[in-house]
Amino acid sequence: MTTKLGRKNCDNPAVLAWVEEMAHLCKPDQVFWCDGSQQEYDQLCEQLVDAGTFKRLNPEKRPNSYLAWSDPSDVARVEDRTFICSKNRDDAGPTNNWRDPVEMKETLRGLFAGCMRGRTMYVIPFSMGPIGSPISHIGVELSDSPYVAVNMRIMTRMGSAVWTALGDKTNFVPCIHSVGAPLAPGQKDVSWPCNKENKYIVHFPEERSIWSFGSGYGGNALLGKKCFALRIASCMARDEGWLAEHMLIVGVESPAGDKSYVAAAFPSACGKTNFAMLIPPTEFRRWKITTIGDDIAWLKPGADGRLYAINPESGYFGVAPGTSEKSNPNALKCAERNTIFTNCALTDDGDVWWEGLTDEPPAKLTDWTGKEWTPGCGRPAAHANARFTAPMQNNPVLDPAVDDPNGVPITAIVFGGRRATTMPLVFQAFNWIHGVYVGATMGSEMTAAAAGTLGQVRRDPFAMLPFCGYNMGDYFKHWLRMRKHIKRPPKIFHVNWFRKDENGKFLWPGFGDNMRVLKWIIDRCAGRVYAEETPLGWMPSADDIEIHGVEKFDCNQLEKALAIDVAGWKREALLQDELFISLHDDLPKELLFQRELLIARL
Ligand code: O2Y
Ligand code: MN
Repeated sequence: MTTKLGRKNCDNPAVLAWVEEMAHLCKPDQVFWCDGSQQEYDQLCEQLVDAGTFKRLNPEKRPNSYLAWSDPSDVARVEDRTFICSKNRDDAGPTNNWRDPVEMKETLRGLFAGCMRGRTMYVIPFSMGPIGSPISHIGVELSDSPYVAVNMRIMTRMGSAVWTALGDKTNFVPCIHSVGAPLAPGQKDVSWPCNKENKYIVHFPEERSIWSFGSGYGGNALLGKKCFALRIASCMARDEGWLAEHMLIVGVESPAGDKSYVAAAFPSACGKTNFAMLIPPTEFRRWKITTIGDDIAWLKPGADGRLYAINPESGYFGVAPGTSEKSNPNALKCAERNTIFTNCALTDDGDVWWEGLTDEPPAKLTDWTGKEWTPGCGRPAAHANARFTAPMQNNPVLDPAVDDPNGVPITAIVFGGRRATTMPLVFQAFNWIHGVYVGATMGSEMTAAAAGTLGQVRRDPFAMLPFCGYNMGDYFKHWLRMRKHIKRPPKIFHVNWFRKDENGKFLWPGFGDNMRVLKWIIDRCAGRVYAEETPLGWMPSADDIEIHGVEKFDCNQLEKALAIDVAGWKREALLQDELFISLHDDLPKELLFQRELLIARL
């Protein structure tokens, strides 16, 4: 039916009232209700090509794929412009930017007034997780960016079926987004509209709503991802007794056909996508690794006492630079077709390129800013945060249970970090509380420390520091509390692929060989392998990790990768003070006791 709200395909009264209120505030020229069809996607992409936002890539090389170049000021998530507006400042905690919700709403209403003039407001219904799953949740994003609409169709289950699942319920998360660049009558648009002065990524945890202004890029604008699936969902999870985590989920099938699922949290630059799509080495070719998710996991206790997980997303927003046939051939296959590339370089024959894709760069490119590029010109061809948005159906190792509404049972939770020193290749936490302490203290070493010397550690508890929608101390308490609701909890592990020797050389080959450590983890969970009790937790001896076939590697190197550096660990325990002091007011005492126990064991 066509009304002043356009030809709508939804009759949910709460949605209609909210869309009308937002249209009245933002004053778009028209309202377009997305149905999620292929035809609609193709039309919007065509429109983006006409507007100069998209370049259609060579269909022989990248069928049905496009390249967008953003404004140089709009290339990444803007953490300093990300706000948690709980009523009470303490509920946001010391690690979030807090603003009073009433004052922030006033600011936002001012910014959003008339912000969509000359543009179309797209109504984007989406489900985070399989439509109708008891673990999934519904959102509706209103955006004046057709780039956002087409990316949301890849990253979420988007379209009219969501309205059917919602019925006349009101429990959807309203997400309003504007690039913040209204057009005066006759004003010509730019290819990447955004607001260079004002950016606001704002969360209202109590009313479970999201307002985003000024950016069209990634997590700032695709509001299902970090804003909903992590910041708002972490608050829902706290209140409802589940977990919304920054974790990948992989399936591991043994040669005997036993299937286990593992969820893993890593800070950035630890090869998270590589692990989610790991290709086992030749000696492990009878093991199968499959992907449920590469970034976010929602985990709920099931009736049988286990923890069940879904990937709330349906696509990958993968980082391009460094992705190659060597580092992650499966990720390359994901981006072979039906993919939107952002801020990659363009080749002369209409394909994309980025640093690390090939050993030798092409002789000539157009870089992500539209300038001619030649090797050695001193500039990168692709932006360091260049991305591809690819549907998960492209993944050759997609797990068959990815749409299972019940989720998959999680056997092990793995935490990791990029640590040049101190952290051994793998250890298992003694129990849940110890595991929470391990997750709370994880992080990466910031500087290229002198070989063998402990550098500064940037703590990123549970890899959730920028993504927890409430007080981090309360988040730790929630994790501790969850043990009571999970009768058969997953075992918890810590891994480190990045330890270096005294000459600054990596001790562990990483990539596909991480399968060897994953096998030990799976065997531990099944009670199939003995482990040694150490001050850090349960650990394998060098004989327990199968290294047959690892190139230029010997048992001595593995022993170094597994060694416990007692002096380094004492320094590590001291360094944890910085994190604990910053969270002191709300830090659960259990974590302090865990540190005391560690020191005593050392
Ligand atoms: O929005 C961006 O700039 C990308 S950040 C990102 C993208 C995909 C998955 N994870 C992340 C992250 O920051 O953790
Ligand atoms: Mn992420």
